[in-house]
Amino acid sequence: MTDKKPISEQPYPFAEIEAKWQTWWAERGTYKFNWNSGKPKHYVLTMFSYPSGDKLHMGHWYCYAPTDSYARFKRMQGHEVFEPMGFDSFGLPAENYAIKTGIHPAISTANNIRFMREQLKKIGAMYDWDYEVVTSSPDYYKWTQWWFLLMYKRGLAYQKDALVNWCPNCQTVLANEQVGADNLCERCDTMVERRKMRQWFFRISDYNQRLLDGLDTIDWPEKTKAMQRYWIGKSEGTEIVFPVSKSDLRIEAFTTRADTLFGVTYVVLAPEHPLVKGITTAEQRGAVEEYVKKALSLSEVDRQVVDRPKTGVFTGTYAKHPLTGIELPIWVADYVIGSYGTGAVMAVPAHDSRDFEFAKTYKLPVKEVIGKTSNEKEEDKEGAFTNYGVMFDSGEFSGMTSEEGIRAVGRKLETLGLGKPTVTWHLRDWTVSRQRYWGAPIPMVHCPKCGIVPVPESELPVLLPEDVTEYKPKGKSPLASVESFIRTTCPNCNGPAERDPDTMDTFVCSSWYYLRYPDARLDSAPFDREHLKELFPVHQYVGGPEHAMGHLIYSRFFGKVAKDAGWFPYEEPFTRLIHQGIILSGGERMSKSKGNTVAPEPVLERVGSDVLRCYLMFSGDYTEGGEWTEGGITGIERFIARVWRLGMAVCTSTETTEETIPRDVEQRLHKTIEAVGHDLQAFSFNTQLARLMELTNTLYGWVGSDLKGVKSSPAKVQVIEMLIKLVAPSAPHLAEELWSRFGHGGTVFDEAWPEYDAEKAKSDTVTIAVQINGKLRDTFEAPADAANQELEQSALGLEKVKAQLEGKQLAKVIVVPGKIVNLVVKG
Ligand code: ANZ
Ligand code: ZN
Repeated sequence: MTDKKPISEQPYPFAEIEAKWQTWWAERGTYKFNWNSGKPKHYVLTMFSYPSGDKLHMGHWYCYAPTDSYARFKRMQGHEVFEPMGFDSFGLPAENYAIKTGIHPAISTANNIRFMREQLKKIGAMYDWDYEVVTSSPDYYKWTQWWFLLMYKRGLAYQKDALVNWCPNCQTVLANEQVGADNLCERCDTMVERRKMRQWFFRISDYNQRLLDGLDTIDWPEKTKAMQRYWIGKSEGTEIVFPVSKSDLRIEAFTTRADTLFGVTYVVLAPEHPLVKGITTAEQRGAVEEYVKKALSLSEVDRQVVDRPKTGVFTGTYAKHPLTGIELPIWVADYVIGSYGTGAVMAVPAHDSRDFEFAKTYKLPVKEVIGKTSNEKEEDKEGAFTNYGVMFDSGEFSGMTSEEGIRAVGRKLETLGLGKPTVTWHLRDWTVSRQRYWGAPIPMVHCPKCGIVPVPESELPVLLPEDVTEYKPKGKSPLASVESFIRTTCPNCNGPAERDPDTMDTFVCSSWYYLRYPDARLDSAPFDREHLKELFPVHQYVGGPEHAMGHLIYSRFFGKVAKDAGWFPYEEPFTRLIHQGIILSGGERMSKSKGNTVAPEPVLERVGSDVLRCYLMFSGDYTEGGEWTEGGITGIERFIARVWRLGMAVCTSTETTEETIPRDVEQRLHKTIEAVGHDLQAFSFNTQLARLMELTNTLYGWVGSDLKGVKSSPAKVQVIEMLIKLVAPSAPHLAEELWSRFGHGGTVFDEAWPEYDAEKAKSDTVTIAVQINGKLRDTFEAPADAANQELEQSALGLEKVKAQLEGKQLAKVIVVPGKIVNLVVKG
């Protein structure tokens, strides 16, 4: 460090300071979590990252660094903060990389993790690496497999033949949540197909009511909660039976509008409906088969696109209306989804838009039965009248409102044995098996004698074989052709049997990592009940909004299962959730495939970790994010250097005096303490930095803007030490260095967060005179720094002034700040 230049011109030596404190923290174990400190525990969780070739980019930094500032703030507030970090390290990218390069996923993953861990350390966050979790390591996936067995034991894991999403490029099954709205594979943007396959599912649908109810109890972004409500999709309605003519088969249709029953003009089956084959007449068979084949190649998402032209085919068969006995043609159409409701629909073209469009295309009758008032048909109207209204032409139900009718029709059908009230959900069971190599093997054995047999818990982990040379997916899991893995004995009968060749969706691994962190090294169990009780629910979770429908639903499901199994005492794992905004590059989300990632290293080398952290925090509203530019970074460099020089000027000064804290400094200081604390709690990082900059300016005014000939004083030391504490969450290295320069031996993060004094924060008040046309009419007290607008409002609110203004016109208001409000009136 050069002491030659005057302090006001000295650069801030970030490189040596940051390296020094990172080493000091690590050696001293400053951030080791202490279960027994007696302080209230506070769990700060950020979504862990995938150790890809991308390495850590600005987007990661944006998620991690400001969140660590929040964690540091909580620590200074007296909490025992738990801030762990780990890696979500199973998954396709490592495997695809292996296919391209021949490098084993275990090796490339380990390399990426080693690299990223070092990158993460450069943030200078409070991560306690003793709790690191790596999902692809056997001591973690052993417990992922334990989870699978737990699900199986509880009847929540089952295998079935189902039409599943198949990515022809990734050559694997995908969960509904992994298919984009455009029906493209989330990973590789290939058009997803539908295939009938035998797959493992988790029965998440058993939990849909609890998943829905829990949303009302957590402090999450409203938008995310709304998305989950929509995805869970509770729909209350009636299941109505339509007997098939000349047969004893029955079609059950799910409807939310039983009040429209008299307007049904045809019935529709989904192409995958099990009755399609049986009821189709010989004449129609060819046409129906061809239609079904084409329809099933499309995904559900595609089929539900609203403005798609409706297509379908007549089966040649009719069904009876349950109340009138009228014959209704049965059609097959792909706008009806096989897995929703009952996979069959009673079509009411007059009151349902999809049915209306379909009826128009195929010239099917439209019969109106609901009007705005009874018997009010709307002549020549375009499209369907889909609102609730009053029933007509509906037999004994005519004249009822829709609400009344839905219940009355339901009751009537129930007495006839032709219907019942029912609830339908949009959320489907989760397909968890994958036909890929780099994942946790499914701990199940298929025995020709005993059927499906779970691997005993004592034999976990079922190790992923390392000696695999062919990762290329061929529609089957690569493990299927590893003889040494597949061949096993049945745990039940000891006879020859085969292991399940599939691996688990990596979202299974990430559904419970936050439960493992507190007991990351525990060997005898997945977690320690007591630890979970003490540390949960997670006080603050931070991660991207793109996980709203996948990870954040799956994790809530896992939490509830853990609760039911007696491991976890809470209904919801994450109390408070914040989504950081997205840092864009060239207008797009950063990703290696787009080649637009911005690496933190060059910026770090130029300006250091604290400046980068503050710069990211200052760039705007944390939940909004924005385009990465380096435009404003010099402003932050200047701020950090100003705090540094100010501190150095005072602590190196050889002259001291006695003085008291000037009133303006005292007031600014206490206002800042209040605002910074409030803003850090609210993740409003940019505004708290703005307050800190203002405070720094005020302090320069006191200490001397050129920092020449600075005389120290106990008062100055006291105030600057407050500034150091306030800056500490945002610029931890700088704060630590200054703290030690002021002669302290320990870490500033063991210091208590400054208390603010509301009396001292209050602005001084002054007496304001109110004049009307130059004559004094009243006075009032106002803060010395009140804005003109405020003064004007207060003056106009005074009773005496109001009385004077009665019936007159206010022409002009002249405010002399801190002194007078002059009202000019006419008439
Ligand atoms: C008759 C009817 C008349 C309907 C009317 C609506 C309006 P939500 O609210 O989303 O649950 N439906 C039922 N099962 C379906 C399936 N498998 N595929 C496509 N559509 C299906 O929607 C329930 C409504 O969606 C049901 O009520 C049914 O159409 C349709 F004036 O039945 B409705
Ligand atoms: Zn057996």
